[in-house]
Amino acid sequence: MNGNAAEWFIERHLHEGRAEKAAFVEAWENGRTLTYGALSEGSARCASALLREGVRREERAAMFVLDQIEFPEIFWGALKAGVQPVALNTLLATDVYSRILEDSRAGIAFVSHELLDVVLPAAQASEHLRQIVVIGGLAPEGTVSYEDFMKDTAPAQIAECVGDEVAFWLYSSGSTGAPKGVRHIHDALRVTCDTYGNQVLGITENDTVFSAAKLFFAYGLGNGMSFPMSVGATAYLFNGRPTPDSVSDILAIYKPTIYCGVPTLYAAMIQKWEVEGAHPEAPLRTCISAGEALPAEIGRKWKGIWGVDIMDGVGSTEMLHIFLSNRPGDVEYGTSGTAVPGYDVRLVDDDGADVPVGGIGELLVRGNSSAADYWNQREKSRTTFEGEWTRTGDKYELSQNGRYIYCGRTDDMFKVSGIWVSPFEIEQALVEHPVILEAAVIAQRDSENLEKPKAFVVLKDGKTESDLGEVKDFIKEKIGKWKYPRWVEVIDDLPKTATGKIQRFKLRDLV
Ligand code: 3SK
Repeated sequence: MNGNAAEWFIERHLHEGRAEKAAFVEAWENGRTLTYGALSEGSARCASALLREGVRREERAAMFVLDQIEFPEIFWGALKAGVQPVALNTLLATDVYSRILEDSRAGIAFVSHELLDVVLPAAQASEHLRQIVVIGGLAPEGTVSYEDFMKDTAPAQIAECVGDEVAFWLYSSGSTGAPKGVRHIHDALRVTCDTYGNQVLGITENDTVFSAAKLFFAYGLGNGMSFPMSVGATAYLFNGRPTPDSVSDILAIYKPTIYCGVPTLYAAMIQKWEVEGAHPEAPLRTCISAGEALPAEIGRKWKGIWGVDIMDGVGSTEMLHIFLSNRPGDVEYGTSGTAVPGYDVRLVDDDGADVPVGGIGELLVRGNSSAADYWNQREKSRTTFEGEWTRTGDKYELSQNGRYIYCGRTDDMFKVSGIWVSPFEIEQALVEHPVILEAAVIAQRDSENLEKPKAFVVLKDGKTESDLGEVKDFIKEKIGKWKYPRWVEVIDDLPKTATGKIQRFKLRDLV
């Protein structure tokens, strides 16, 4: 049995009569549709073109590709050839791309033409890249267009692989550091579908899915590609910026049954609809959130508007998708729920001892979708992938009723008067204030050189600092006297990673 994931994710649909069914639909005017049959053929031709161009098995193919139908065609084409696609964040800067191209030593790059200005200087300077393939628009000198690359190719055979073989890479920027190449095996894709996709999301062939999180992000790759493909469903792809306006339009026009968002966008959409007094109509049956913990207030408001819960969950690039989650019909806002079937989690203290119920510890997870390693980073690999267990770097508390409550990144927690304070708990309380849209909390030293919480807040449209009123009293009443922010600073935007995680270290640098 060939362990190449392309067999199960693509070819199976042809045997099960879905060749004509839409696998991907571009959610914009004149957007194209890619059927399962066309995906099978297009990816096999892409595999053939890669081999023709001398890209070797296990070599890397860098993908600077927006969410458009070429993304699945190239991703699966590479897998079919035994080449490893590296799906890259399309929002990074030239310097970061240079570092990634150097680190991954990709021999070929696929670039959506919209990204050429930022990618091309890095691609042209790379000593490893032998070919740059441009998708759409005009291919500049020294590059080749995707049409020409694909021209006159006959479909290739699917490379024989074992399930344990590295299939693709993602780069994790983390909330603090330099990008790390996270290498995933073929079997991991299937594992996330059998666990979260099937047993929590409950995705079926009749679903239509829209993920505001992009395909380069592990969360988006599952939501918008592997989960729908695992059951023969249809995914909508959007190549633009997911804003409250663009996502509202997609919900109204394409009417997905599953929507996958991130907290910031959920908050901004709710704010938009509150101001407008109306929201789009869509037959949503499930909504999910990840990337950062969902403030309880946002979940409750969303449920009030749609009658559908947001299932908040936690995943990581290293585990490929969500391993801790709320469940349909069993959502407790303000918590990340319980372990997804197929995963075990535990909380440990600084000495590695298990933390009892009610205590706070670092979350460790065990499951078959964990990454093989970080490419060329032995020390980091050894301290993250500890045997069967993967360290998440997140601090959690286990409640009396068995739910996990997010407290912050291990390096974001601090003590006030000797008691651990979770920045996230204060942030949650802050966003319940009527004029605050988003908040981030860090520790700052007071005049006695003791650490106290400081809040940075983004206000809702049209609100000013004077609308904040007695915000400190508001927090004292909600979560306890010692936890209130001693300083509250209004800023325009919070620094975040491309996947929506607050970069508190940047705020710390500011103070
Ligand atoms: O950040 C998360 O919660 C997440 C979820 C699924 C896949 C990847 C990530 C980083």
